[in-house]
Amino acid sequence: MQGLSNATVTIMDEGTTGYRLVERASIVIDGDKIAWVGADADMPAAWRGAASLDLQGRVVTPGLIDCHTHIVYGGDRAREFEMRLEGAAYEEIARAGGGILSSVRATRAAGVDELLASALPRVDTLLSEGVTTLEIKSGYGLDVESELKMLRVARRIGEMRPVHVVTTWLAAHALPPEFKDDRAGYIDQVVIAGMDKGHAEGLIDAVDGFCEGIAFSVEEMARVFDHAKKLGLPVKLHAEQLSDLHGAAMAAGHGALSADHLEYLGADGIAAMAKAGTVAVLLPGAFYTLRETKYPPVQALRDAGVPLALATDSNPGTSPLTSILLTMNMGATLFRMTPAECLRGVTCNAARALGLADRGVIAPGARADLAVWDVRHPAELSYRIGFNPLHARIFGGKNV
Ligand code: DI6
Ligand code: FE
Repeated sequence: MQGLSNATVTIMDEGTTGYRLVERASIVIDGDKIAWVGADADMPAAWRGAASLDLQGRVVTPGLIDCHTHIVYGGDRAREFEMRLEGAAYEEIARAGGGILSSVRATRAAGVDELLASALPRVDTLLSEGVTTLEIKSGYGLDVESELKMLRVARRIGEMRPVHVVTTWLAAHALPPEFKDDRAGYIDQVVIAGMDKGHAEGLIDAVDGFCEGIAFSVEEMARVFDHAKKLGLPVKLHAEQLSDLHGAAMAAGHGALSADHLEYLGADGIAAMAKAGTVAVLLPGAFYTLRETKYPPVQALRDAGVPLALATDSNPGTSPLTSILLTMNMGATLFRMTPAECLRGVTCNAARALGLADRGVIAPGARADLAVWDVRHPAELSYRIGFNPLHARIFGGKNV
């Protein structure tokens, strides 16, 4: 039994979309769980003796959760970024081997150790900003072994660092050149066959796909989801990022945990998500990098009661972003989300987008994953740009 005292604790009550602060508060931790939280003065006598760390009024939030990343990949796309800014046309970049397939080539060529060595500094940057749960997708291997290799690296990250890693099977990310005339063959031989293999090895926590004109159709993704369902794996979808294919509605119909991106989401998708309880994961880093001008329908999602989450989408092409705090700031400034919505977006609603019911709030019984901040109010976390006020990160009850 140990405790934190003299804290400003951020409470996010169920059934609300805001937060409230309890000042001069204590949190009692028993093992890896929160045993009690409340005003110092109200602490039950039984816990008064627990060793306690005086936080001197600092704000405590749940540990942050980045619920959508592609943080494991080979190489980078900095030269492609540079070429584009020097005026190169898209075809030129493609001819020079650019785009998503350049990340696929580099990922296929890299061994586990190399992928790990390149991903860890990015992961460490997120941890330094209070992240305690991190989702990592496959999707740059596009053959069974390379996709599984990516998820093995993801699992290794969870063993090497004090962070909980959730893995997602995203073989349906792009069609590799060797299957360019055989879409159904790719779905059968790689997406589905690899899902079976990865599931048998315990490498897959959820199944995702990129549903877009340049990637996979609603019908193709429905087939992938039907298979995931047979294996008992939860599903989620990259939907309505560049156009409205009505993928979010299909995903919601399959009970998806989340639909992600959503700039082009229409009323049908919003209604279906509200009905199914599917979380809207907004990815302002990709919006920013692509200089998108179409905004996700935040007000309509709010009105419909769809929970909003925010994530980095950390990836080498459209969101080379490894700051969850900047993501919160972008959620506020670009998408007009309130600071409370931004914080819920990287805590309780992000937990829900991952199907994790045991975290994302500071409440008795929840995992003791906490972030302690050198701020007086949690709105500062969304307000500042490029400033990291993390004071301490507590993972499973341990100060790490
Ligand atoms: N949506 C995106 O923006 C990225 N993947 C996805 O499903 C693009 C990935 C890349 O360009 O590497
Ligand atoms: Fe993504």
